[in-house]
Amino acid sequence: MNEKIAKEISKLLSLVLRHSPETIQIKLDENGWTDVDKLITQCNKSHKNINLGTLEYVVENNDKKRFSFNNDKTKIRANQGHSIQVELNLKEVKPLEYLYHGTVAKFLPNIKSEGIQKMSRQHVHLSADKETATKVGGRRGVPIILTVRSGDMYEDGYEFYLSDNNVWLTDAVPVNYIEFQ
Ligand code: HQG
Repeated sequence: MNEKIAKEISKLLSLVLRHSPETIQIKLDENGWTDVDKLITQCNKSHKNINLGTLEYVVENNDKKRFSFNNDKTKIRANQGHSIQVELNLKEVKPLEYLYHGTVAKFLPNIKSEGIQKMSRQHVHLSADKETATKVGGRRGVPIILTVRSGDMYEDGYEFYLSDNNVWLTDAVPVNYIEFQ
């Protein structure tokens, strides 16, 4: 499949499976799943040709494994990144000693006063390595990498979750657990 088209479909799926299903008149259930047949029908009303094969390609080859099918491929959902309220039943996991958050300079004054907040999403997103965090921050400009003392947070009772596509999630990172280089 043409990578440009795969990326367009990934963007459309991110929009409708994380933020605004109403854009193509679909509904997500409480766990974020939507019906594959209905999704295909609705996508084809407003977008180019999408069929089960194209969806399978995007789910399988997506650079960040953003989406998953259920076992019999009748339903699909985003693995993380939602702004709408869904229950993903994420596994609570003991985090690595340090996790990383990529951001940009303009957010630092706020982060220094109120910590890292989830903003419009359901969780704060953290990365296991600096390289990934650099890409996340780089979406917004010159990336700045914050080191989060996640091991200490965990010891202090904060919960961490690992999404199916290996993004570390937590509710908020208080400023005293952040190392600003
Ligand atoms: C910043 C992409 C002001 C935060 C990525 C970030 C990730 C604050 C922005 C995933 C703040 C929120 C998530 C505070 C945090 N005051 N700004 N107190 N606390 N911020 O997009 O982490 O391609 O919601 O630093 O790769 O950038 O969509 O979060 O810059 O995994 O799959 O507020 O989205 O994945 O932005 O990115 P976002 P994020 P996908």
